[in-house]
Amino acid sequence: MERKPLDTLISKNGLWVSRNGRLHGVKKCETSQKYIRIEMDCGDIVTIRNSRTSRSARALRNHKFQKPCKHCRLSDDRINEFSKKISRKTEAEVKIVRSFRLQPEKPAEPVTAKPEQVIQTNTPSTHIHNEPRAGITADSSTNHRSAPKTSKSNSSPSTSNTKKTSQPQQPKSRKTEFTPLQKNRILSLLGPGEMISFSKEKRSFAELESTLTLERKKDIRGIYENSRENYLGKLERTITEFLVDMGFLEVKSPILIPFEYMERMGVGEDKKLSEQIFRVGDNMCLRPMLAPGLYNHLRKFDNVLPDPVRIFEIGPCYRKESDGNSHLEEFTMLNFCQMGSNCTREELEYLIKELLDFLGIEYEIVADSCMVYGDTIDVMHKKMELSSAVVGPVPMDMDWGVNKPWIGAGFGLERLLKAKHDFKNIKRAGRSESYYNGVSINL
Ligand code: ATP
Ligand code: 9VF
Ligand code: MG
Repeated sequence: MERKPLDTLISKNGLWVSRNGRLHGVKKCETSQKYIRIEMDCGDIVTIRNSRTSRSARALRNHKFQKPCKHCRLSDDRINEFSKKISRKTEAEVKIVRSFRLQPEKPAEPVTAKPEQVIQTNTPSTHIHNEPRAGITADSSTNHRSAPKTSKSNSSPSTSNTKKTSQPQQPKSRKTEFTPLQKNRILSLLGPGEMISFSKEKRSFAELESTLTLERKKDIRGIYENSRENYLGKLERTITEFLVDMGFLEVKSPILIPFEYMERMGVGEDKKLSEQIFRVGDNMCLRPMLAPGLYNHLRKFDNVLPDPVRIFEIGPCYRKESDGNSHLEEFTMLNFCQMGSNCTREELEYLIKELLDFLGIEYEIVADSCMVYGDTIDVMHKKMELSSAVVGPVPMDMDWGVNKPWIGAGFGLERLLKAKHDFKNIKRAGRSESYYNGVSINL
């Protein structure tokens, strides 16, 4: 195989790997006879031999480096792009737009390049991702990226802007099993509601990852073109508008609350449930529910607002949870309640029906019970609880200075989104830096 000289590799990547393994951005690169003068984005300048076999040429060819140079300020995208090139190259042909600044006078033109030999990459040590990433996190002890298909370059006609390179005879694609990490990565890249059967999948990890990544980029751009609204934010606005129209007053109470409120809700330190509470300092905690704030508002509005008093809150709640597809540690609760006249089970079920019909979510009602309120009316979507609703009064009302009948229901907004969009995992619906509207953004 003919190995490319260093200046070609630099011009292809716009990057250079120094002797100590630092990945640099290249500002300017001039080749004269056997030498290259490289001016880096960090300001360093070196003159080195234009060798095909130097450590730097090997590093660029194999996409290996220790760390990105801090002072070059390379973007994550550029570093990832460089790290991912190995997996991308398993495609039969890859279009590369030459944008290297060595020949600035020439307009950028698409050049058709052929796959090179597949070589393992190093994980850039500065990159921490909470999800498996493109080829980077794959188990490095096995080559999971299948070798590229035998080059078709001999039979394909060359065109004027097609750069011909002599190609090695590659072994035929041998599809290996997907590792658990690769499966996770692929699952995270599926569109909302999409499914995959790994045992029947013909494509290699790299092919699949690259196809899905392109699709998800398209999805995100589509969202940007069409609505630019976040599902969770939008749902909060939609429900708010609906309840305000129904005569409910919107309230926003503190998220950071005295732990004593939880004791008054019957969840003192002696109770198992209190282990789920995120304590803050000695006396405070993050609210695991909206009821304390609503109790306080009901008491204060009792002699102010017309009967029945109708209020609601939508906002973040926090609970320590063991993993599951329907639990988040940070989620968004809606709690509406009515106090005074007409606080019947029928009225409660009517309000639940109006809301869920309006949102277009199917449900059924089942009887349940909980530690805080005793009997509850649970609203289910398939096997997932969307809401627990209660017909008061209950004994603890006294501790909150509330002495009238009430009805109320608490819904999880992320569960409503999971039901509506058929997400497999509630993570797609939650506050996240990995998904936008259920679409992976680790692209
Ligand atoms: P589960 O039994 O499913 O853990 P729960 O009965 O403890 O839920 P409630 O206290 O009744 O939950 O809270 C009202 C609603 O808030 C639930 O019906 C659910 O929609 C939502 N919810 C509760 N905990 C979570 C969580 N950890 N993640 C997402 N949503 C939640
Ligand atoms: C039902 C779920 C106690 C009069 C302020 C309103 C309700 C909702 C139960 C919720 C909770 N309760 N997560 O109370 O509407 O509080 O556990 Si009030
Ligand atoms: Mg419940």
